Amino acid sequence: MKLKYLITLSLLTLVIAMQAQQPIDKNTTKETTALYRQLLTLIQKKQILFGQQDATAYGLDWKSEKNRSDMKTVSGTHPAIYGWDVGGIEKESKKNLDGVDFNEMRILIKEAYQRGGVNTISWHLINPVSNQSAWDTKTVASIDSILPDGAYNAKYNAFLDRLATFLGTLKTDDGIFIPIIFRPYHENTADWFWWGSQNSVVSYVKLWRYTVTYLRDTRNLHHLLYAYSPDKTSSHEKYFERYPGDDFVDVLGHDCYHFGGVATANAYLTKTREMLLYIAENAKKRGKPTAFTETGLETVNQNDWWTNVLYKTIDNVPIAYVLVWRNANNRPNHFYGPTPNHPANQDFMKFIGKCNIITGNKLTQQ
Ligand code: BMA
Repeated sequence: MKLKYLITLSLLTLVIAMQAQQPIDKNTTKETTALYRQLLTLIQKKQILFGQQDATAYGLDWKSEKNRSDMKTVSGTHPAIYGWDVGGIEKESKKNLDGVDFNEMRILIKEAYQRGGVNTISWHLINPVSNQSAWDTKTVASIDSILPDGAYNAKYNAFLDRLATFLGTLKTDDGIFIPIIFRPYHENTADWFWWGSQNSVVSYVKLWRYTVTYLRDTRNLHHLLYAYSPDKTSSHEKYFERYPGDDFVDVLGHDCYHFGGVATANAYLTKTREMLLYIAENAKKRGKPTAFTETGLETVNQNDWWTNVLYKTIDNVPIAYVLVWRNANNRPNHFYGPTPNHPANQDFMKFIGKCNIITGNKLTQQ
């Protein structure tokens, strides 16, 4: 009797634990659930995937070359996580806002997945009211006017339809949907995007929930995990002020850049580490993974930045991945990853040599 009771109890605990490890979408694909659990496992094992935005699309002095990334040229391996941006898809552009052809992006996402890599997508969509860029904050009341009953709701739905159509084409040759960590409306605690802190909390939360519900229920997409990524905030509470709720967020992210090099390294390190620990503690209570969704030091003008700043910021912090921003190929001083002949490359090699930093090669060895 006692044994039977114990077995039932452990089975029940197991079922509850498994349920807690489910993405918010109850109809999620099995590959997407597997990715979600992979993120939680990485955290448990204190391992961190390293990645970069647009890594295989272009680099400092090249574009669209098969199987190339600046990171691979420098270190012999691609990243473990690949960031992409679909800004432009909403207006039916052929290329995204940084010149990446969407047909090529689709192929690169598939190749990343085939290498065992993880794909995450952000969306710098235009302001639907003004048709200006994501950085157009002059047009007020953007959010309310695109929600139901707003004058621009049909237009926003059309934006979402174009986005959904693209996301729906991200499949393997066998027709399996490639799991995507979708990270819309990021840096919402800052005021530089039209969806930023100048909007009311209520409007932001409505926008987020509307977007998730539309993609999941109206468009039937079930290969997305949703990442929420505020920028640095003036207090811990601010992080959760605009939080859309546990039923609408899978990954608790954070974006925070290091500006200024050596002089500000310590402040960046201390504050960011502290914030990530705070987020991770709260994510754990919710049974969700945490990630450092965007960071970097532009031009990496500190030769020990990788080990003495970035590594010290994230080592032993329960985050599933860290993503540095892009190596632009038309703006010489706009790069955040390793680049050939850069004085910080030796340090980068040490960084990716750390046993808890996971690159593309290490993924396939696991
Ligand atoms: C910014 C810059 C821009 C770019 C945008 C979206 O941080 O890199 O050049 O257009 O991200 O990727």
